[in-house]
Amino acid sequence: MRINLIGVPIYYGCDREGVQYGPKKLRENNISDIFREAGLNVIDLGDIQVDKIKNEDRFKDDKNIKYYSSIYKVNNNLAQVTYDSVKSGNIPIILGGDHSIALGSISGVSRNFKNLGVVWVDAHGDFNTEEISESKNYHGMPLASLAGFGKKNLVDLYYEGKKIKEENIFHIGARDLNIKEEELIRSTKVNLYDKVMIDNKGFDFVLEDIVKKCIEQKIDAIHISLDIDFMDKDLVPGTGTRVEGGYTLEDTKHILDRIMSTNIVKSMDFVEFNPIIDEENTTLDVCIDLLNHIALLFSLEKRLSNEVQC
Ligand code: NNH
Ligand code: MN
Ligand code: MN
Ligand code: MN
Repeated sequence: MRINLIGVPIYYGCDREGVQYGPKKLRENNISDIFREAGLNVIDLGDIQVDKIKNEDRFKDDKNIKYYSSIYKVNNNLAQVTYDSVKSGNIPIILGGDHSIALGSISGVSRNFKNLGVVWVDAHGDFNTEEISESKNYHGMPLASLAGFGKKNLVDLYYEGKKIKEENIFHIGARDLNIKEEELIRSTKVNLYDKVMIDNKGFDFVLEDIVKKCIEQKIDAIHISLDIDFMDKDLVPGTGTRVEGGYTLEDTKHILDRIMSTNIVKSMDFVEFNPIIDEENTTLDVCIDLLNHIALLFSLEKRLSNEVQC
């Protein structure tokens, strides 16, 4: 088993410059070494190519999705690279970039695992369709595409048909949903553990519910899509859409601990880190801390699987 790092330097999904420098900033801070020092084999596959598009051309290909063609192309390429990675038995970690890249990563992973579960950790729903989106920014839409809603070409990206069953989606942390987006997501079988529920029932209830459902539904692999704006706005100044009332670094690690203890986490997105709006590397430090934790959890998993083999 190898960790594959894949950078996607794109800001077209949020239409705010800076987030495309996330992969570069993380590499400057030796992200490969973090995994290597945890005892893992790591191969950095480099960046997916993102073409330069002028601001004024952003609605040229679709009146409801900014930078549509570029988002389509980047995600289609990312899907192939991600598919190759998981098919070879490796663990791709996709570094955003904004959250639009989850369309490609999850499309790739879902081609390999027929009953994939997705744990989406985010202050936002990312469940708008292009019709109901207020911003027309695609990073607020990828989960809807993956579940089969909205523009057909995006639902059919990489291979035909929706990529994840509604009931296999576990959304944690929502506290800033658009009105129509909330109506849509609540009309589905998506498991929505929003702030109201988390604050009432606690993370442990939520996490046990997810693990129980993964077993009951015979989910064969889990993809974690981690948007750092899940954390409170004061912890992550370096992200484009900060929301108050969010969670701590420890809460985030706790989610990773429990979900990764299932030993079926096979891929992950790490998105929305914008180094140019960061304040005194506050967000960078949080990201590095989290990535160290992720590396530790994968190395524990690897050790366990080696012991089982012996
Ligand atoms: N829901 C808003 C929109 O549609 C904000 C989305 N922003 C995100 N999503 N960062 O995770 O644009
Ligand atoms: Mn998001
Ligand atoms: Mn978000
Ligand atoms: Mn814990």
